[in-house]
Amino acid sequence: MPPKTFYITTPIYYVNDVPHIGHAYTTVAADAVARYRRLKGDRVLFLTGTDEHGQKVEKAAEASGLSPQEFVDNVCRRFRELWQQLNISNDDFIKTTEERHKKAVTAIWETVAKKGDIFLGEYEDWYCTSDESFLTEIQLVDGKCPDCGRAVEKLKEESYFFRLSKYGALLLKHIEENPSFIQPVSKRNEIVSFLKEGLRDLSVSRTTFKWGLPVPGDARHVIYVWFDALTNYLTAAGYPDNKDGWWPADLHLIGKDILRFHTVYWPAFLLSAGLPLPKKVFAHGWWTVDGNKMSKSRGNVVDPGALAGKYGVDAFRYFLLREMPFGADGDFSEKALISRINSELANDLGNLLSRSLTMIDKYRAGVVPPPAPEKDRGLEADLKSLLKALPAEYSSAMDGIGFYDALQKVWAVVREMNAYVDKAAPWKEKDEETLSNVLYTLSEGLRIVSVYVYPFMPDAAGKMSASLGVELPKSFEETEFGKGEAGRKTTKIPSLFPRIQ
Ligand code: ME8
Repeated sequence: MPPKTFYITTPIYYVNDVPHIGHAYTTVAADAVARYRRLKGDRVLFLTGTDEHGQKVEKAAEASGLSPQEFVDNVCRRFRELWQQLNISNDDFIKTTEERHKKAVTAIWETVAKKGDIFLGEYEDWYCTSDESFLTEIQLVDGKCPDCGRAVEKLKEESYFFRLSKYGALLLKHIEENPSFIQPVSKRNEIVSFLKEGLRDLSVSRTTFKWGLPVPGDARHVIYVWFDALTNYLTAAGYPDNKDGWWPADLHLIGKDILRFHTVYWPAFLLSAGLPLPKKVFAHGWWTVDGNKMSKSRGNVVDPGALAGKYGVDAFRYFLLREMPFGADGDFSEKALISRINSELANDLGNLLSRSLTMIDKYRAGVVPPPAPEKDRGLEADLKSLLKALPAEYSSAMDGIGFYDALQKVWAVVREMNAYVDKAAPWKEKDEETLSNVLYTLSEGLRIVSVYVYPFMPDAAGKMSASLGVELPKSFEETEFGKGEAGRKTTKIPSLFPRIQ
């Protein structure tokens, strides 16, 4: 049987600004899913990229004195460098100024237009440039954007419209028939209520600025940046040439602020174009910083590159996915990060590895001894049954995008292994075979744990396996107890996660 394919995406990020923790959050999460899927044996397409058109980017370029293309290329480089630093394993990186993307957007526009779903009219209402979203008078809060709180501008211009109103009922039906289409459930409910209020047709072109793709057949108009941006997911899937490409996506990971774009507009465009809908859209929560909203004006924007440089890439990745359940909001503070590093990474995992390696070194000259299952006691049996239960628990958490739960399960095993060392007390063991069996059990437990840790902390997983004398994990098939061969040379390594004072 050919391997299952899995197509996962992050939002493409606006290049009006440099990357912050919100960008890193979605991208690290997507990376964990992609690595998890590859370990399961799936063929994965993991896409990220940059959203380079629109009025907001045009204004930022103007302010910088560069041409829009130079400006977007510069900021795009910052994103690429960050992903490299954070060990992101994306298979493709899309820039919406690329030729392949222009081709895809033009093709979907023409298909939708041919269907009769695009018409020329006049737009007269409000626009939030920061969110690049159209708003009605009643949506405004104190005259400002209800989502980001920034000032909005009144627009009155000729515009092409997409017949969004035609698709409300179909979308509701799709959501009802596919309960996992929008996750988490609270977000699905939000969209269901929104759809039940009825949909207005959507303005999908602008005439008052230039930085975008031209409407096919009417170059006075620039295509609305969200129509352009959402199509990136199709572009990278090979649309329109490659009919058997990667589409539909298995998972769009997004932040909660862009839910409506991904679960109302995007599926409506796809329905109109006669294309299948993505299988799942999962919206994560937002980070506050030391209890405050993160914003440039507050000057508290968290720089992911600086944090990863200071505390380590793996520690930062771990923290992001361990601090709160994906889907919930959470608070970022360096104090919380340090506390997780010291307790869970240094004390629990790092310590377990180093004490195990030290004992294998001391009692067996750094060679993994053969197991002696006949020497198993209640201690070993308990630990083995925990390890045996882990694959199903971990997979079920990861399949539901439950990083927090998955890590909790792994750490329950790590803690149990530390307790096992204390109970087994190898330093007191007089029976050589029992001692060998304990040391083998530890090396196996650690080898297995390294596979589960890998999607979150690929570098640490690599160091763990190297120190245990095995290769970097390639598949979950390697997580069976006993698959690790005796006789391997182990190597003591510097502390995996040094304690932070
Ligand atoms: O929205 N905590 O781009 P963007 C967590 N170009 N996540 C946060 C956050 C925070 N404090 N602040 C922002 C766009 N985010 C569009 C996407 S996709 C076809 C087009 C998240 O650069 C936010 O939820 O504004 C969003 O998912 C991403 O970072 C920012 O995207």
